[in-house]
This record gives sequence, structure tokens and C-alpha cells, in this order.
Amino acid sequence: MEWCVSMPKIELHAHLNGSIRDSTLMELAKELGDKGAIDFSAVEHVILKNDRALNEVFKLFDLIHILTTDHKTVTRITKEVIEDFAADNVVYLELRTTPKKNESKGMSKHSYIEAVLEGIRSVDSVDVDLFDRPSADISVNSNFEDCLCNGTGKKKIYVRLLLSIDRRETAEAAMETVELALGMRDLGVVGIDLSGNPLVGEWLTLLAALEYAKKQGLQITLHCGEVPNPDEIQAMLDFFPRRIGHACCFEDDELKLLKKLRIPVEICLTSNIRTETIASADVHHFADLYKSNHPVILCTDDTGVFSTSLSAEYALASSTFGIGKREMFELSEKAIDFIFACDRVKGELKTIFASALGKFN
Ligand code: 6MZ
Repeated sequence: MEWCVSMPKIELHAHLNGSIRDSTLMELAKELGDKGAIDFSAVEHVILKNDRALNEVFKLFDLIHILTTDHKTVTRITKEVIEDFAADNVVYLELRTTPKKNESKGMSKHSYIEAVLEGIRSVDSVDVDLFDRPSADISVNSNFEDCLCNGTGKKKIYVRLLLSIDRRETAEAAMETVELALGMRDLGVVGIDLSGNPLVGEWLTLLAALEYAKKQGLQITLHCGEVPNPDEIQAMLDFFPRRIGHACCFEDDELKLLKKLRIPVEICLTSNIRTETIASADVHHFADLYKSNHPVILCTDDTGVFSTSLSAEYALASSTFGIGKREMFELSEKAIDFIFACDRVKGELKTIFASALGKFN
């Protein structure tokens, strides 16, 4: 659907290492294969395979992480991911990534994020807004293209970072990530995400770090209910994060509580179907949440791993649930309310959407 591509969109749930281009992954695998570090032919079919159950996805991430272990590669993939989202008319991207240590490459969690920031700075085909600052720099333009280009002839994308805590991490490692996020608040980091294989790790191990992050004013989003786990779902809702991701395996009473608390849900349709956490799009809980006017945001999760784009997710929602162009536009615009960036950015995004409205009526 052409109009899904041209519509301005907001991406709030995208994992950096899950959003790498296949062509880049293949190139990196080939390089390591040539050096004898990996068996390229064994890796090639894993990268290009399309249907993966949840556990297999996390095996793929372990492989991807072997391909992206040095600073230069982290910088490269960040740059490409931002360019790809901008090309899909994503105007605001909250990109999340797990800071990694790799002593053999001289990489610390801090230098990993520095490499990500370098990737953001090196984007030159689009203007990137990375910092929360008070003054508005978009005048009220009369059309969407002018707003998108901010008068420079280049597209503009707002990018903010979330630092992810992997569920496999220790309490100390999680705390280190929170400290890192706090130290990088002036550099585009706005919050913390809890992610990783939902079948491993304990909520209680990570709780102290998350509580500390919250107390210090970082915004928090949790992967919640990607698999059935009633105790954890309850504990996560009690924690009252600013947003949650997935919410696939909620029982009726958990759903009722979620709706009462009005915690916005990041919905990743293709990811949930591919990983078989939801049987098919037509029975996805998006429909119920959307109909009951619960805050929902369509997101991609991992554009590379699931071969999708945000436009494709909008097209899938529109065709599966019979939602028209105007309503999809409203859904996209509503996401502004749930971003973690400052009010200046919210105001500027509202201007961008207002100027695009005419095309989507
Ligand atoms: C839970 C996920 C995920 O952080 O290395 N990740 N966690 N559920 C999902 N649904 C499929 N998809 C991705 O990006 C990759 C990491 O993001 C998390 C996993 O921890 C994965 O290792 P970064 O940039």
C-alpha cells in the first residue's frame, strides 16, 4: 500500500541488531568466513531463513552479535538502520540496543554506545535531530514535504536511544547499563528497555536496576507477556512502566488490569506471527486493544530478522482489521503522545502530522 509508505510514522520498538539489512549481514558473514572465523555456508542459510520460532530467533541474535562485535561495524549498522527508517518515512525513531562488552575488541558498554552515537552522527543523507533542547526549530510550514525536509532539501528524522537490559544479565550488569544511560542523557539516551529471551532470566534479578532507573527519571519500557508468565506479568504491571512491548499472552484479568492502568502497548504484528506467539494476524490482540481505545503503537521489533518495515506493519493492520487510511493516519499520529522525547519534539511532530493530514483524509 503506497499510502502506508508515504504516511509519516513513529517507530517506538526497534532493536538495532534485529534491524540490520540482510545484505550487510551477508557481507559481514562473508568477511568473517574468509578469515576462517566462522563457517560462511552454515551461517548463510540461517541469515536468509524467514520463519523462526521464538527460541530460534534468540539463537540468530547470538549469531548476529558475533558478526557485529567491533566498533566500526556497530557504527555502520546504526547509520544504515537510521537511513532505512528515514527512507520509509519514519519521522521519529526510538532505537533500542543492548550495550555490550567485548574485551577482545577493547569494547566496553560505554564505547559500544559511543560507536552507536558515532553511527547516528555519520548519517548524512538525512538530517538527524538527536538532542532534547527547548527551542522549536520547525516553523509551521504549509506542507508535509517542507516539514519533513525542514527547509534544507533533506529529510529529517528525530532519533532517541533506549539502552536495553538483556534478561540474561546479572543485577550488577543491569545497574551498569542504567548508570550508563544516566550519564548519556544529554546525548540522546531517553530510557531503558528490558528485553531478551523471555524464557530465561528472572524479573527479580533486574528489579533493583529498573527501580533505580525509574527513580532517576529515565523512561522505562518492558517486554511483557511475550510468553505466558502470570507472576511476571502481574509484577511488571505493578511496576507501572511508561510502555510495554508485545502483551501477547495476557489472561483476561491481566488484560483488564492493563486497560485500567492504560499502559500503552507497542504492537509488533509480524514478529508475533513469525515467532508463533500469536497464531495469525486476524486473532491478534491488537484488534481488541484498538477497538477498546487502549493506547497502541504499531512497531516493527526487528525489520531485518522478520523482513518487515513499519509501512508493511501499517499495511498489514489496515488490511487485516479493515482500518481505513484516515484512521491509520490517526493511529500513527497518536503515537506522538507516547514517545519518550521532550515536549519540543512532540510539538514539532504534531506540526509535521498536521501538514500531512490533507493527503490522508
Ligand atoms: C525480546 C528481543 C526481541 O540489543 O543487540 N530482542 N527481545 N523479544 C524479541 N522479540 C522477537 N527481538 C530482539 O538487538 C538484539 C537484541 O534485542 C532483543 C534481544 O535481547 C536481542 O539479542 P541489540 O541491538
